[in-house]
Amino acid sequence: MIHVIIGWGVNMKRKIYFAGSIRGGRADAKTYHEMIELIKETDTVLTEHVGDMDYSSISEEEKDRQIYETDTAWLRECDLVIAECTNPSLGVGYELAYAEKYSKPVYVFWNSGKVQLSAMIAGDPYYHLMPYTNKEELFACIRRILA
Ligand code: 6K6
Repeated sequence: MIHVIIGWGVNMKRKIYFAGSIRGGRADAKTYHEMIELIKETDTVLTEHVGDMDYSSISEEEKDRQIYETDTAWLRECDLVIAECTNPSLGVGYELAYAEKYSKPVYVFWNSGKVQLSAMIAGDPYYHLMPYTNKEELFACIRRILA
């Protein structure tokens, strides 16, 4: 019985909601993809499509209402939110507020050498603010959060 409990605990993966700009612009899609690949080394990413580098236009089949219902359900279900906010996005801003409403831990990353984070995110003490200036720093921060 002890084996079963320990085994289950060890194999249990956290569910991470990764947020990154889609209609806000895909300039940082490669960074999202790399962050998601790193997170997947230890955890499950519910929103892998955000890092799909081939995705450039809006999917015809998937209706906006369906996207909203799926994503908000994942936000309620997830253990942790990691958002990359260098490229401003209305959808990501909404997701951050939604995650706060449901008391999910939220880590907000942005390249502070490139842009200033919105005051509405930077000024909200709820969020864990994670500025970075290069990829090594970014990956080291993610590893530390997930350790
Ligand atoms: C298919 C493949 C990639 O995207 C699609 C269809 N669109 C979306 N699918 C799933 N989630 C989406 C989609 N569009 C926006 N989102 C959610 O909003 C994501 O979780 C992102 O974190 C965020 C991006 O918002 P916008 O305002 O930049 O689009």
